Amino acid sequence: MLAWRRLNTDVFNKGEGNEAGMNRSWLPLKRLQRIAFGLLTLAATNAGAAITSRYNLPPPGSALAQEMYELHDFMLIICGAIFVLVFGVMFYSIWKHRRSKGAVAANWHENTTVEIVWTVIPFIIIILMALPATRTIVAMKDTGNADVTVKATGYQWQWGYDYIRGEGEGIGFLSQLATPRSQIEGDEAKTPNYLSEVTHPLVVPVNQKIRIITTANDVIHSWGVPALGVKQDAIPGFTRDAWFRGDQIGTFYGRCYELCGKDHAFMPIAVQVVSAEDYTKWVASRREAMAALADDPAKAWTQTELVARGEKVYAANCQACHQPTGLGAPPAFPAVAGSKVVANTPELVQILLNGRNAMPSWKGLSDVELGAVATHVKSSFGNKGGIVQPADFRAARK
Ligand code: HEC
Ligand SMILES: [Cu+2]
Repeated sequence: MLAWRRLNTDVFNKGEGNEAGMNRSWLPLKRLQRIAFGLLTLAATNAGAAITSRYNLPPPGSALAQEMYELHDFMLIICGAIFVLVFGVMFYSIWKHRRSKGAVAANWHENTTVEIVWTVIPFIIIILMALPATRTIVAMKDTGNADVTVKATGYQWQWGYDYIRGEGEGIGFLSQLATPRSQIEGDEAKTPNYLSEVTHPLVVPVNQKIRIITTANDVIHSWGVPALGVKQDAIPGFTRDAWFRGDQIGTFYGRCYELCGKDHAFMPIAVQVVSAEDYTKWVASRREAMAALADDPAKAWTQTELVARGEKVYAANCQACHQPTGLGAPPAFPAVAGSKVVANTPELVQILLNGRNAMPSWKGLSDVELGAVATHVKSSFGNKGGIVQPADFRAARK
């Protein structure tokens, strides 16, 4: 009944502190958890621990994730008990009343008592399971009163983050896979966060309610971080939202959970939960960086300016496939050196904006970045030169 009462109290919106949050569990659940934990400790040899951390849910980093973790244990214990009970009775009966002992089957047809019992008991069990689950699901959906709101946009194949409300409002950046190609191809040892590390993590303050609005630019993506208890589809043309409140400082990893499509597995998510002071510092440094980068796309850029900027854009976005030499890795990744597409400005603009086959769309880059990288590839790797203005990209986007 405790669980029932809790349904009516909105403990998730209290705002401050998760210390309280970590303690609010239902009594029977805590006890069951302790039993489960005791069993686990029994089995906790080194190998046991390794297996637990490998197959168990990640350690919760938010009160909501803690709720989910406990719910999972709770359901597992109920299901386990039912399993043992039902199969125990069944195997016992088969063995005890075997024909070789001369057992004669009893006639159970239309035994009202039995039918009532096996309807009522499961019904009670279902209610017991549904009550706490409903409470958590309702809390998951309550995205009101957020301290910071961030829009996460899925692109093929990276995430874009825009801070649209709260401290940090106006900050925006792209977040890409940071694992180098050499690790993927096995030329270099894989680091612990292999395929999870990103160029720019989503930075959020600890103990604050972060609302994530998800949407997508091209295909359906899905934004989620298990340890923070948050996951939401990102659908082109729609917005959905979810929330989390990290209750400890640290970096939490997730990924795009969409399956159909080539590279969803290569657009990981990293959320860095930092202290309030560190968050303020990060916001300030990010603002400075953005001010330095703030460009006027209508300005006529000189070739030298564009090439200098384009080199950086190329290093950050293109050289993983086309190589620092511009020679690519044919046939999978064609060379940009001596490419006919590079020589043909309208085609170059199109391929950069819209992608082609395995070449991703770079719509997520700014017009200035696109103009810069286009001018850079035109003027480097032995190509003949030529300039593509950011304004050309701006015009082509329409
Ligand atoms: C994920 C790998 C990948 C990345 C990153 C990538 N490309 Fe490509 N690119 C390709 C592939 C694959 C093709 C061939 C597409 C096709 O025609 O089927 C291609 C084709 C091209 C072409 C046409 C080459 C030709 O002659 O057919 C140009 C130009 C180009 N890319 C420029 C860029 C630039 C500039 C960037 C960075 C902003 C970039 N690419 C980033 C994979 C990539
Ligand atoms: Cu995706």
